[in-house]
Amino acid sequence: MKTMLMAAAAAVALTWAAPVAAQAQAPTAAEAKAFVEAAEAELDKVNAFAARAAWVRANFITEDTQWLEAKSSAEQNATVTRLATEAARFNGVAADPVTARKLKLLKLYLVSPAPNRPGAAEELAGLLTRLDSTYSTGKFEHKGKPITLNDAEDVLAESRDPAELKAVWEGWHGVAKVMKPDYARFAALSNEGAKSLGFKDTGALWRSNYDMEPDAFAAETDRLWKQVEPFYRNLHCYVRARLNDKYGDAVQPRKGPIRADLLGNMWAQQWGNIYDIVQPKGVTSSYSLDKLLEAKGYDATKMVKTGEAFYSSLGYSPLPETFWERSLITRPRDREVVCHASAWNLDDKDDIRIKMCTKVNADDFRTVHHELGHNYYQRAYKNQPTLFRSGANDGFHEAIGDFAALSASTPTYLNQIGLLDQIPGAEEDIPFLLKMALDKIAFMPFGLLVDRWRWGVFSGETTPEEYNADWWALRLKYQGLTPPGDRPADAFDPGAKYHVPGNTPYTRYFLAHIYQFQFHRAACAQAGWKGPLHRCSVYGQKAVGEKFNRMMEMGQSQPWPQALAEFSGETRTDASAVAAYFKPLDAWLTKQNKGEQCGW
Ligand code: X8Z
Ligand code: ZN
Repeated sequence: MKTMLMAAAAAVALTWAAPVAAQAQAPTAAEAKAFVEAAEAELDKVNAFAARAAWVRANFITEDTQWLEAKSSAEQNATVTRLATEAARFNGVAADPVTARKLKLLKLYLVSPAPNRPGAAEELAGLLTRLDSTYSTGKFEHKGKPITLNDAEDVLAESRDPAELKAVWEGWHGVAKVMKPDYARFAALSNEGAKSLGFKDTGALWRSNYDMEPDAFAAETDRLWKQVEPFYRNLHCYVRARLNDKYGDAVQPRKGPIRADLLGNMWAQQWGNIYDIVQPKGVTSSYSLDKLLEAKGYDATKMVKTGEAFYSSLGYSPLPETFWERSLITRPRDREVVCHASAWNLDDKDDIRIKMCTKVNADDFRTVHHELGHNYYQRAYKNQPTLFRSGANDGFHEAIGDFAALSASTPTYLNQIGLLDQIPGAEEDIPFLLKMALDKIAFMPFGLLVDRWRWGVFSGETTPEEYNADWWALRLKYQGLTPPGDRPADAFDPGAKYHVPGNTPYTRYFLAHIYQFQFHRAACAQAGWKGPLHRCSVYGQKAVGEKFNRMMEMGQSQPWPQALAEFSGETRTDASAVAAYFKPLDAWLTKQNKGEQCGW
């Protein structure tokens, strides 16, 4: 996701090459304000160019577009790093609150600042472009044919042959091993850059973007995980037993960790695709969203139009014509692209677009709502100054669309839009909640551990020799998973997950999986909903949309608790909304697990 703005910036850099005599005096609050405003204009300028180069490379991966993107990204990185370094000049100046916040955000602007020495920004940008392109163009042989990640994901979702699952899982993970040296070098450079801006390492920089001290934020994620962990363990126990029923002890023992390739998803991060294996005995679900979409002849465009209509029902203006002209919504046949879904704003105004290789299935039905959530957020905060044009925190950015998808996943809504003929009664609550938990609850430990691993890499606790072992130690600790077989000595399994080579922080998704339920609970209360939370849909609730938009318009102008309070009245991240949503299922799972030896 990129947020960029076009604005004129004239010779801003020169402003702070101030004469030596002037620098000797302590800078004033007025100078601080002038500095950030000039810096914002300069950011707009470098961003406008870098965004276009990045868009073109992601839509057309060649040697040349990689070269162009790396060059523009290096320029952008060097510029922002210089501005962030210059900002330190105003440390201790009693700037006005807006300027003070902008100075702080400027230092946090880059995910990976480059070291300030000749060639370093170019090297860092080159590594990142190559890592992302290697991931996106990765292929391996299956049944005598080269296959892509998209094909492999279909096999993981649909095949019930453990040998095939293992082969495809191992095939894709093999693609990542060439990334290891690049990743190790990247981590060293990124750390050097973060340190020069005053952070302990890149992980500390990432943890500093939540309006609290980095250590306090780490502790906050521990606290939240403790809130949801018992529920995850309950789900793990139930799913493991059903996999054991289906595959037998030789494939999936009834005790210990679950084999990672049996859960319907390449990273075992969402398990909804194995609903058929784990569905409750005696209560059948009367519909499958996968089948409904297919039966009603949905295509990629219809999926996106349906997503747009949901937001329109909340009062959001339609997507601009340019969205439809410029977005990429299906995988092109004849060129290499980054298929991992993303949402962009190319001019920080109305040039919003998505880029995804949409498949007509339930996963992508939700992903469409997710990506559009980014676009509507970007458009809502477009009138904020450059440094506030971002989510209240990155978890908010990820939660907007997921919040929409919670309503859009209800049978009531699917019925309203003509996808589902009959709304099932309360007897289908458990099947429905189980499906939701397979995606939402199963995700939480994964959402946490990706950055637990990277925090360790950046702090030096995890050395390159330990990359893979430490990854699997975390997969075991948090998710209770094990690989389908021994991993080769040169494996680099974290690289098989997009956000590692894509250098996108991941704790945001863990947070989003909590915020979206807080938003949902607040929205349903505002709509006067009295029934169970999982049956609530806010489709068509314009007053809810208006209030939600007020939070969205704030962007990052205030600390995130204020944005949360604006919509929900709450000021803390709180998984009690998750518990409330899934309450009936948790009790049901506990009953099913009687006699099982839960845990691993
Ligand atoms: O990466 C994404 C989005 C783009 S921001 C498609 N997600 C995470 C993932 O796929 O791993 C959404 C859910 C988690
Ligand atoms: Zn996202």
